[in-house]
Amino acid sequence: MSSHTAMASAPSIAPGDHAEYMRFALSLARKSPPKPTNFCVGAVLVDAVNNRILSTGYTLELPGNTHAEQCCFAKFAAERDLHEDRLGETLPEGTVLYTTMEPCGKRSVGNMPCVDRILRTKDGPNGGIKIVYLGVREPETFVGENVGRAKLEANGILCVHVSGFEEDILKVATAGHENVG
Ligand code: HJL
Ligand code: ZN
Repeated sequence: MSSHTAMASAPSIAPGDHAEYMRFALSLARKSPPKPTNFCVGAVLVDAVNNRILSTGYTLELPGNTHAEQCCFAKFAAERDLHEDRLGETLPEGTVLYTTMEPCGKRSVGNMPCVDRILRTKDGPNGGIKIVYLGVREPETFVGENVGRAKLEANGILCVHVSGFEEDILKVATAGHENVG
């Protein structure tokens, strides 16, 4: 096993402490550069069986118009010399995702929605991402009605709302938006 950058800077969180994992995701969201046309989001990929952080990501962390979940996945795959579309092959059993905002079901042209990135991990030997813990629903600012959660659930991914962080999450997410106070 090589050392992984995401783990090196990760806090120690008790198994199943969803609030603490969400707090960690929020700390990642704060690193995202504010942009008026998207949300600043943070994401953490966790091996829930061994309580191990597999990867982290935040919006615009990687070059291009990248989402938090996308960065989280791409970094994990890249550390294993794989393209992100092969992420599912490398995920351990019981992999779960924490994200401050419901994964996107719709994106601007040319980008795969994060819901589809999550769903394609199901083809992996261990069944990919099983549970998504989310801090807030996506506001309807950009996409109108958001179908992210519904699409995940329709495809057998359990979605769990971790409550208590809504206000902070939305404040961080909308940094750089003109019309939000
Ligand atoms: C989530 C992110 C992020 C969003 N949502 N879950 N993680 N930025 O990292 C959702 C928002 C889209 C806009 C613009 N934001 O980002 O709906 O240009 O950012 O594809 O709809 O779409 P693009
Ligand atoms: Zn997305």
